[in-house]
Amino acid sequence: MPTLYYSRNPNPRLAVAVARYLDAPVTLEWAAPFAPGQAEHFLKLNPTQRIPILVEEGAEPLWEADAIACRLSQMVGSDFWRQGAGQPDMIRWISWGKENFVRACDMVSFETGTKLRYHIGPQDPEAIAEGHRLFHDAAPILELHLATRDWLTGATPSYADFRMATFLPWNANMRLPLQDYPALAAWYARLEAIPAWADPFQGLEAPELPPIPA
Ligand SMILES: N[C@@H](CCC(=O)N[C@@H](CS)C(=O)NCC(=O)O)C(=O)O
Repeated sequence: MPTLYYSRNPNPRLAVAVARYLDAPVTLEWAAPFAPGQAEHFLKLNPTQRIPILVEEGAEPLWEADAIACRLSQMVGSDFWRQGAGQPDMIRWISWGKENFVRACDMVSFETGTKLRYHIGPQDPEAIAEGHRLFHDAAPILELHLATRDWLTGATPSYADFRMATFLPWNANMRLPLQDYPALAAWYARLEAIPAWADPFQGLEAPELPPIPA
């Protein structure tokens, strides 16, 4: 069975959520590629040393959550990674999201979470402010789009919805004002009602992330 290496960090969380949502036939293996002694193994699988990584017999290791989501969807024959006419629309939202909404959330998440958890320098208030500015640029686009539909593309959740929401599970900490955008907030509430999104790690032995110091 293919192995999906993951942790509780945002991109691996996204990949695990996809695997669980699709009930993909993979073994989920917790990993800490930046822990002492791990670099040699993980650099062979991914030159960026990051996770998620999908290792499948007879194939090159696959890294990047988006590529892994595509492969998992392919493995189970799901339209979660849209096929046919819906595919360009889904890719539009993934592409725009990563440059805009997801990027804004990533900036704030890095400053308010990752930096503090892993002791990689003081918070940069300018970067947090810039993240908020980008959030308020991007959120109205989603607000308008989601005012008339439940999901970003089509009538059911697709990978674009999961990717757009990559960092939102940490919003209690990021404090981005989702509530200023009711259709966006309602969309995220719909995602949170999906068990595989709400708690992708249920039943897995996955150590918690290092705490954010008070
Ligand atoms: N662009 C990559 C980003 C991968 C990435 O940044 N992974 C981080 C977590 S978000 C990582 O490997 N961190 C080490 C860890 O989780 O132990 C993707 O979409 O998969």
